[in-house]
Amino acid sequence: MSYKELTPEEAAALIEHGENIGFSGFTAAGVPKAVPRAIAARAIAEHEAGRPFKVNIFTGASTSASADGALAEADAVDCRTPYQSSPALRKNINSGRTRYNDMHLSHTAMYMRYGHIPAVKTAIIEVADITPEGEITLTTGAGNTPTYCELAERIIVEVNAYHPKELKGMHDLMMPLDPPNRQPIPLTKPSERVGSLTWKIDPSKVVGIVRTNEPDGIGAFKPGDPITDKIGENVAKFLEEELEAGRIPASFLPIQSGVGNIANAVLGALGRNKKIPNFQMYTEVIQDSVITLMKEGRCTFAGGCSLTVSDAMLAEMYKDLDFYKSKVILRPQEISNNAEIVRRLGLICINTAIEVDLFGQVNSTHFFGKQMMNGIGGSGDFARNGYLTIFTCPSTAKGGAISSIVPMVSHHDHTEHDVDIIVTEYGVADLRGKCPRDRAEEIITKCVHPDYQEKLRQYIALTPQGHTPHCLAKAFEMHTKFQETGDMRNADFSA
Ligand code: 0RQ
Repeated sequence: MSYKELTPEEAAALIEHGENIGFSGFTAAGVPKAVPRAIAARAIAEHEAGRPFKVNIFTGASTSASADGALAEADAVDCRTPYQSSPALRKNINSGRTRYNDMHLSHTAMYMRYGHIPAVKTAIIEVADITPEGEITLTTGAGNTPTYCELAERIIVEVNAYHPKELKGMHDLMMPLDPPNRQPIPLTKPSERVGSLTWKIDPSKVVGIVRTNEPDGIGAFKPGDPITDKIGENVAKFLEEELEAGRIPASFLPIQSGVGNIANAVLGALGRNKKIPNFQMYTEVIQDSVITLMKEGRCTFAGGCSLTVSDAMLAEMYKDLDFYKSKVILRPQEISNNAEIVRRLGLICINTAIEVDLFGQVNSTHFFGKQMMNGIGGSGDFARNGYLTIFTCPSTAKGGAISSIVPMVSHHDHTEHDVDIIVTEYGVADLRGKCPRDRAEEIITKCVHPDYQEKLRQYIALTPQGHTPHCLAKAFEMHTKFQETGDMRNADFSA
């Protein structure tokens, strides 16, 4: 069948106020670009004409300035699921203009199929290619695209000529059956394939195609600083010691690594530590540092959900696409982050915390209990099921006025039951097998900034009895003192 060609504006004109829309992609990788921008422009025009216009956006993860950024600036997002990292959208979420459902990224597609969350009416997807029969080759992010296309009543397709059709072969696409018919996902290595290279959509649902030629627009990461570099070295040294102690098999285990500058520093340090053998990754986001390790031969394979690499790195990869097609597989997030596979492969999971408490609870999402930063993303999918679950963070923030280690986290994302290891620039706290009091001492000694060590010991001393030595009246003393005085060092734990 031949598809109707649409301009972005014609495509945007099809969207109604209040509609549920699913975007392809994961992070900025593979997210549609022209149509979301046109929907944002339409929202501005509607608002100027005095008419309400907001839509509900379901994605893979965070998106880009053309999608979340433009839509949030136009105040065009009513509900948003499951993850974001856009400054404009964050502002709308925290001011109550946008209702945000922060959820585990492996859950979104299946929960939508189960009916736990509303289904999308329109899928807006980016592809490298579409055949008349509806066979699509995705671009750099797999996200939730199979499910969104399956459930949507109609599909708008951006065919992005920036990405070669020869990307066919980099994806491994499948949609698990749902209970009671669910079957094991037979993946036993990151490099195995269980799905198809392309996804078949119903061509009669395609209301039009929009032609684009635009990169994902991902910039290079900042180079590491002394603190992130030290955190990276501490993680690498710890894994080296685990290997020597025989607690990690000699052939090593696949790595999952979160996003951001600390994750980049950790991967860089793993690459440099030659006592760690060459390794594979089974992760969510494949970022520049992974490709650098691949070029050096340190990372021998990476399975993930998106190729979130800088435009410069992607251009380099496209010049040697056959090599990278033999080294990279992109899967939908319900497979890349799947609990069954994370546990079977025995992943070493390394993610970043905003705040950690003395007993090993981790906050990855909120500032001071109420301000949303990004969301839990895939960190919970991996942390709960990993072979070894590591959280990293600098010991302090805001020039030392905030300690990342506090008596009680102001928001819980990962509980003490899921967290094995905490790493700051000062060292590595090993929480495995320890009771709460021993965990607290381990964290204070190994990870806490010297300015806060004595204070946190005083906090523990307030409660000589009880399994977990919390003093509810003082649990948020450090947070409240920061809010009152601008410095957590003013917290008073004297009895
Ligand atoms: O703010 O720069 O204004 O000073 O928090 O900043 O640089 O964005 O930090 O890139 O390392 O991201 C947890 C957010 C870390 C991320 C988080 C302030 C601090 C600074 C942090 P300033 P950056 P990073 C799978 C993995 C959840 C999702 C996840 C994340 C800013 O890693 O979103 O893991 N994780 N996904 O000053 C107040 C504190 C603070 C604080 C730091 N205790 N209180 N402010 N800051 N600690 C991948 C995906 O799911 C896609």
